[in-house]
Amino acid sequence: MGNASSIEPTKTIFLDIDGKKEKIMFSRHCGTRDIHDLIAHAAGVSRYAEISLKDSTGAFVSLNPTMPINTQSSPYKVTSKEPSPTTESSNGDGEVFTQVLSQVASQFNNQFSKEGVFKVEEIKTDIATRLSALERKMELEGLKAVEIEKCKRDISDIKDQIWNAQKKFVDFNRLSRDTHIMNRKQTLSTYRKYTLSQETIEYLKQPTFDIWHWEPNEMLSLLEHMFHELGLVAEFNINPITLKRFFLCVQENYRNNPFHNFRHCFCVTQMMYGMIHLCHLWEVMTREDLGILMTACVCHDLDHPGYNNTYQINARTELAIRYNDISPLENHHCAVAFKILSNPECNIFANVDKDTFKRIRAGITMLILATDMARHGEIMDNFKMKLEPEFDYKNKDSLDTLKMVLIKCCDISNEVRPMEVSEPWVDCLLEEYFNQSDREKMEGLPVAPFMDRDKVTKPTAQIGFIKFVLIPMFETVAKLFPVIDSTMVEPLRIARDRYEDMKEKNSMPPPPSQSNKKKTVTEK
Ligand code: LUO
Ligand code: ZN
Repeated sequence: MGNASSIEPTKTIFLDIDGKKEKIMFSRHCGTRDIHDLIAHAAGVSRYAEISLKDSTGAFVSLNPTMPINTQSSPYKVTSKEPSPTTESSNGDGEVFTQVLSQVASQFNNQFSKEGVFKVEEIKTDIATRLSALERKMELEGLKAVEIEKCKRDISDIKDQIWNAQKKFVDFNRLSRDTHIMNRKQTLSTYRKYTLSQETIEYLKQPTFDIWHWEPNEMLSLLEHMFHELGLVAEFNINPITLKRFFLCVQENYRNNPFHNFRHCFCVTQMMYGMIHLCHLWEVMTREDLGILMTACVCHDLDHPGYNNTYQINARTELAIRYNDISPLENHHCAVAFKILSNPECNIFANVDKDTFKRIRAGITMLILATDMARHGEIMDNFKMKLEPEFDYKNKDSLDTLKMVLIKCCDISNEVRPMEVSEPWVDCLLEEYFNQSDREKMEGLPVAPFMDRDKVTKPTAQIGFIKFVLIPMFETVAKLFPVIDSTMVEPLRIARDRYEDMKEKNSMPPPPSQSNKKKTVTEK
């Protein structure tokens, strides 16, 4: 477990390119595209080449700002492939898509029939790489509108296939009766044990905790520690091995989105853990309540597709249809959570009685559904009413509203953290938003201004959000827990002022000497 006190300005990744050792470094302001181009440059291929990375176990490594760091002794193996000549020589019509899609479809079948098991992650990574190469090709070749229409339908079909494959993956895993978790990148035995330093254990309770410093397995161990330290393992009589399997399965069911990924899940859960300690919540609610809060945080964005409810509803996706446009994403996150808990190997509530499970299920569902920001005003108005004339912790409705506001606070709390920790999240969020608005433009759907890469900047994305959403919400909670003022509201005011200064500076022309090009460095 690393020393958590340092915060590096850049990320270093070690590569093996045809046996040659390379190293790349990139700042947190680099997006997936920048990192892709950096590796392409290091590999001596064009920026349009398909690039995939594999770690020492042969697992594909996702290529994005939050990719796990490695060491010189375990470089990621780089494979690259220029867009194939057949697609170059094609007469630019839809056949290129049919070729790739039929390849992909047959790969799906082979994979399933041959091994009887979905290696969904490998297929997903492979198809995602091919799709982005093909989408880039669309840009390059300027395919005719009619092909683009057909291609777009094909792309959304194949993406639905990925989603269905992944759903089968969860279903399949549920059906498995094996002691180890089927088809995992890692099984429990390879899931390294970490001993946490006393410094890390204390630091973990702080909103200043640097969430970027930890690899996926370390985050799993930190989650386990939180559940043990809060007394939840004792309270629910959880088998510690089941707890590990639960967290592993949760991690596998978060997608590699730029923002809504497993690290976001960890962030939200760690912030909840911090608020529980900061506000001594065990004095005003039961351990069962704390378990509901923490488990809801862990599960609150499960299988997020990277496109928000507005997209789901406007594009009339399967989720929107299934949930009648009513918080489709949040309903889905909750359904996946209980799909995982329905697997005896992962059910951390296997040893509680029926009535307790009923309360837990209702509580977790209520909290996950409360994270739909479309309900922000409704929930906050309700909470403010419960504060007058005095908040009654013994009243179930009041306590439920407080719990909903707490998970909302944690879900959107990035700006409470130190600037070095919070700012990279804005890059991740905007990358995810730009993916969505690019797709909405391609599909002729409405585009929200705060998602439009031609309209939004980091300051404009954050100033309004901090001033009109975050500060009012945390100030309201501080009426119950005054300690929040100095530890959470004050950092929000500092962040607001910083973004207002940044906006001020952005609107001034840069002095002639300075080039404000993004700095990226390739070190041999
Ligand atoms: C608020 C929200 C909704 C969906 C996805 C992410 C977010 N988060 C954020 N949005 N979560 C954290 C942050 C953050 O730090 N900044 C923003 N900024 C902008 C883009 C924003 O204002 N988003 C926003 C605001 C309100 C809303 O519904 C009322 C939905 C999105
Ligand atoms: Zn979230």
